[in-house]
Amino acid sequence: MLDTIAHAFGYAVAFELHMPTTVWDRVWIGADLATLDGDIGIGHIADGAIAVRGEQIAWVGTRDQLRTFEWSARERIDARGLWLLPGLIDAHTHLVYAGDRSDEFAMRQTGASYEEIARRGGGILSTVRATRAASEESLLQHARKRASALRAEGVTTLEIKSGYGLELETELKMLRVARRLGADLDVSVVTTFLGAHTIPPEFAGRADDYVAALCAEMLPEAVRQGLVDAVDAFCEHIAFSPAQTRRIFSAARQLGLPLRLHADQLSDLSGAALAAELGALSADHLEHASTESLEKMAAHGVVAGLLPGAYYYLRETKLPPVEQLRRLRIPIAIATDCNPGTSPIASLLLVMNMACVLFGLTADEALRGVTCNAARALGLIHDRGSLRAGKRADLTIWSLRHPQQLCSEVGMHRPDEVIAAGRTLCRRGDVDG
Ligand code: DI6
Ligand code: FE
Repeated sequence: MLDTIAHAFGYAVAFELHMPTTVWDRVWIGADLATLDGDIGIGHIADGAIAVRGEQIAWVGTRDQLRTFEWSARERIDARGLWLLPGLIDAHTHLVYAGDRSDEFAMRQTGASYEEIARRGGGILSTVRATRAASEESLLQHARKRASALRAEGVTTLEIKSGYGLELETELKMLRVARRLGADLDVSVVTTFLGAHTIPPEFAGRADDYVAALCAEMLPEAVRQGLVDAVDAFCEHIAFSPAQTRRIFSAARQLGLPLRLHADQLSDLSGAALAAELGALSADHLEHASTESLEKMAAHGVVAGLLPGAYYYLRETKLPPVEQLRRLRIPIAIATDCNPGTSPIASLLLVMNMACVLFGLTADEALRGVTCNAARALGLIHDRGSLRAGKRADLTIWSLRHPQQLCSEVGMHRPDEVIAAGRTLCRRGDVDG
């Protein structure tokens, strides 16, 4: 009986069979895609198409590969002349803080070094005083401006560290602000506990006691409150020794947390080697890292986080070992390091330009540094950092001739649209914040 009907209504059945099996929310057709999905380059697909369903990328390919009978879309966008890239990722920031350090900027202009200022109780400690005194609401308000500026440039995932509290209540306050920023701005925020940023005044001369308190009380409580996604430390002669860093990291590992490290920024303490040995996701700065440390990073798959803003502000002359990173095939991430002292920069695009001009990265390397390799630095490459079906639909849409312009030109580009988890967050011309 069914057969007869099928025969009689052959056309209808055929039509049924060719009904779209998939319904997408949005599909962009005819765009240039920079998928950032391969091992090298930007993964250009010319005359491409990309579809989003719900919070995920549903399909990526060329326009020719789109088989129109297999899908339909609620919104179909003619994207000819546009470039689509993944949402950008800023994998290293300290953007929750109070006050500013323009006075120290002036001191450095007349010859004082960052270390001298820090030793005189300025530097990180001056921001600690301001941050302890600030209300949660005012911290949120100021941090929101910085995070909005990044988002307007296409940043959809943002790492934010604590570290200007150096006692439990203020560290928790900073981490809560970081979480609230994510919710308010609809960007993904990865929080990092950086209680080991410097030794607080209460523990002056007793760094080991502070490390003990941090491991036994501060970190476990912040974790218990669900505020910590990872742990970082400043391993440096003006901050924590490798032995102290090791203690902090083993406490973090016992709590099941991923690690990252400020390593070998001002001097070579073999911080990068330590990061590798303890299985950190990334070792950041690295200006003074030795070849031996870099080889350990390569062996353990640690990402190199380069921070050109700090290099620039400190007028550092020792370049990070870019050639060796390339030779050892260590993935390079680039981040703003947005902080009030050594990198008061809320522009990832500017930092991409600096990475090219100051460190000699190619535009492709810089683009990878804020997408796929930044995702690796955060342990999120399975979920984001490239345009691939199944990943989170974090996209940026740009009116460009080529994405290398994002590195070669400063202040000239903003994305036309920023999309996170399939939803439009902002369009060019929106009032920020
Ligand atoms: N390295 C840096 O560049 C920042 N923190 C760190 O560990 C500086 C933070 C500051 O000066 O406030
Ligand atoms: Fe930093």
